[in-house]
Amino acid sequence: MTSGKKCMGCGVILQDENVLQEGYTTSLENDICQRCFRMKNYGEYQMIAKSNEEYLSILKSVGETKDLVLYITDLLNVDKDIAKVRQLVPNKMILVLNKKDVLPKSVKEEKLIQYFKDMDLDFEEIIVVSVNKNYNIDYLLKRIKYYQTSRNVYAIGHTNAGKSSLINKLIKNYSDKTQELTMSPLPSTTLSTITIEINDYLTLIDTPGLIDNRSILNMVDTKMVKKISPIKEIKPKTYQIRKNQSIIIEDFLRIDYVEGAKNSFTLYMSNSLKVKRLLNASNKDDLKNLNKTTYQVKYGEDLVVSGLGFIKMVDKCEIDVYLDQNVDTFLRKNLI
Ligand SMILES: Nc1nc2c(ncn2[C@@H]2O[C@H](COP(=O)(O)OP(=O)(O)OP(=O)(O)O)[C@@H](O)[C@H]2O)c(=O)[nH]1
Ligand SMILES: [Mg+2]
Repeated sequence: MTSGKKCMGCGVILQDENVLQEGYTTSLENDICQRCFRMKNYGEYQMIAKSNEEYLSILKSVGETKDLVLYITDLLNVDKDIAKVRQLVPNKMILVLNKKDVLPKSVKEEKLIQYFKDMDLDFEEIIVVSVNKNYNIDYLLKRIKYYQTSRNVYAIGHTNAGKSSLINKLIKNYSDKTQELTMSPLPSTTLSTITIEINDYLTLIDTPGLIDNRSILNMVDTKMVKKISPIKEIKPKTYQIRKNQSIIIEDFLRIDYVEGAKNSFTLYMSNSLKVKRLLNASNKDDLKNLNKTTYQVKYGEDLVVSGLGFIKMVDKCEIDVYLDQNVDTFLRKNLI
């Protein structure tokens, strides 16, 4: 039986008939589904494969309202397609840059904000926050009040950006509700829209995240997902690198410095990852069985590895990147 009642953790419709299907709960009297219960109480994660079609239709319907939208982005995993999402959702929009806490403290907020301003995407405002550290959340709420066009305010963005975490923080800080949305380091935690009344003037609507099918998080096991997702400030590792040297990360990424003058590579990714440098790479074949992509890097570019983080490179060069063929990599102008 289904009652039409939604899980208060992830938004899926509850049902008590099929254990193997989404939304299963032992009793329809429960407020959350079994998957959320396990995530919340035992930290047991269950990956769900979602398609983006459903999400795109949610985005479109958000776009048909005149409501204020918070576009939440993870600073370590900035979406490649911000402009596309912006096109689908022409609403008044605040860009919320989350997880400031994982970037080194020395990174200047103004610089980050300018980087996104330069994209020229007509945000009402760009605000840097850290949900985990409760940083700038008061200011964000003030600006929400300032820009909101009705009671409803939507949270959109890629999966894992911290949408549900942000809403939980707002519930905790500014309402007397006890509802807690489910949060997890795995993609596709929230499964459907969830509406939460913070007070008489503000109702927040959480949405499932846009999935990056080409994220490294989809290719590794849960243990590695935890290792890859930083919870502490990143201590960037800088390598002075020359031709015929390589950098190897865990057992899934190899970067060969093929051509160019002496250069500097700085790794912005979880401190827990094992990084190795090969000084004389040509006679070592480690990971060369993986898919190879060659990049001509211009002055001042980052190599982004979807779901993992990025490598800041200083000078122009040629590199070979060896990685699972299903994981996306791309170059962009240095973020920091
Ligand atoms: N370091 C850090 N981690 C954060 C912050 N905010 C959220 N996270 C973590 O990011 C992961 C994803 O958070 P969620 O709130 O589940 O993300 P979401 O955007 O709702 O994801 P979906 O529901 O899958 O779309 C969790 O492991 C959170 O603990 C933050 O400010 N700093
Ligand atoms: Mg969520």
